[in-house]
Amino acid sequence: MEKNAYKIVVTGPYAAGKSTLVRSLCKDSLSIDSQGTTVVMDYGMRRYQEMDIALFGTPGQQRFNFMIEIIGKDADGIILVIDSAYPETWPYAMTILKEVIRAGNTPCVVCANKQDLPNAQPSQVVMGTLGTENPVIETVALTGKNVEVALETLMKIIEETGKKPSPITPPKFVSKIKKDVEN
Ligand SMILES: Nc1nc2c(ncn2[C@@H]2O[C@H](COP(=O)(O)OP(=O)(O)OP(=O)(O)O)[C@@H](O)[C@H]2O)c(=O)[nH]1
Ligand SMILES: [Mg+2]
Repeated sequence: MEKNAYKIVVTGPYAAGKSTLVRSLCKDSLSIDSQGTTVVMDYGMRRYQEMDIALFGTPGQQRFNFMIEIIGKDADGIILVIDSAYPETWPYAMTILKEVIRAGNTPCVVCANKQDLPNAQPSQVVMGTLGTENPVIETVALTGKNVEVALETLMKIIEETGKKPSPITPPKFVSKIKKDVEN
């Protein structure tokens, strides 16, 4: 079923909380994981105000960069998720954004995730270290804290560009899994 929707890509390094964030933003999302790590993608469709949004979560492991590149194509907006307590992974987050997805001027927000961890760094530190001008939102994907704020911030930037939603067909695995669940 094709639908006009904004394509939002949720990406970032391994284990930053991408799949958890997609689940938090979209209750009936689906993931293709193996042993707790995403090997294909997360997918969910939801409403935001009067609009439809298709959320695509990428894998995080470097060996799946080809998948990140495919999923990242034609994104209307990007949510870059990082683990705020694990600064060693932050430079690679920017590599994903700039060199794997080649985000250019695509609207983007950063989720400084896992703010519940005792050594989590605040948004100002994340912003300074990443050297990004994109908004940085402190989130806890596990509890849903601020995840709607992150989406709202991104949608405002997308709306400012005046871009209209494009036809999106859910990936084939979605109808297959739904059929398997029904049987
Ligand atoms: N404490 C804490 N843990 C989190 C948070 N978000 C995710 N996690 C945990 O971090 C681990 C990885 O979460 P995922 O959502 O699978 O991360 P991912 O980025 O999709 O991982 P890959 O697909 O393997 O790259 C899981 O154990 C989650 O429960 C958070 O906000 N706080
Ligand atoms: Mg994942």
